[in-house]
Amino acid sequence: MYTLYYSPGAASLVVHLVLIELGAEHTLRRLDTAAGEHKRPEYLALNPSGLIPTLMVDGEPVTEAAALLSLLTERHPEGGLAPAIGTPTRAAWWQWTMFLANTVQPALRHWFYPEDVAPAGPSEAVKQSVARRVEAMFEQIDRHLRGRRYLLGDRLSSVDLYLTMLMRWSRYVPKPATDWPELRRLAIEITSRPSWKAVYEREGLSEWYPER
Ligand SMILES: N[C@@H](CCC(=O)N[C@@H](CS)C(=O)NCC(=O)O)C(=O)O
Repeated sequence: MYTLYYSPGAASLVVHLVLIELGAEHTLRRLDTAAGEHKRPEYLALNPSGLIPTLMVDGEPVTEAAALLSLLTERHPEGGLAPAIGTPTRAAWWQWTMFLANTVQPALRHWFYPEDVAPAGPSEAVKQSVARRVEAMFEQIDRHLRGRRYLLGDRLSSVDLYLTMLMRWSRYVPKPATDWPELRRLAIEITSRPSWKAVYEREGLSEWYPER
């Protein structure tokens, strides 16, 4: 049994999506970030970083979205959202998991929280530099997707869901992910899945259904 601490559209979205895709029983605890609920002692006791998401797994808190995706795919192998250990595509799945977590997600976070890198205030130069870095990453991923349906080739996995959440966030950057043809194609496919519609309904989201 799982309990997901989430905020609509935040990094919790992909964990929520994967829970639905896997058919894993779970409950939801919405955090009111405007009221600072994620910085209160009760929540910090679960997630000392004061960040979202946190997933309670058998009564224990586990944090970091990418770690949660890995854990859930491992605990629910029948869901087929990650290649089994020792299989040829496992290395590529790890590589994409880490690339999205270590490179793409932090860059996008810098867009939303420029004070992380520019405490004196978000200068235009910082924002431009973040935007160029994000664009270079999307260019790289789009090139990889040419001739492949998904990041791992012909099989859907957690990294496609993770990438789609990050693409959704990019709707605010000057050149969003959907400006690239392969990324747009993948975004359309993933957002057409029943799990995406379910997560939107449950989190009360409506914006960002890439156009066909
Ligand atoms: N590395 C963390 C980052 C999570 C993160 O940045 N979450 C954002 C929401 S998308 C957050 O909690 N922001 C509130 C804050 O920074 O105070 C993860 O992947 O779980």
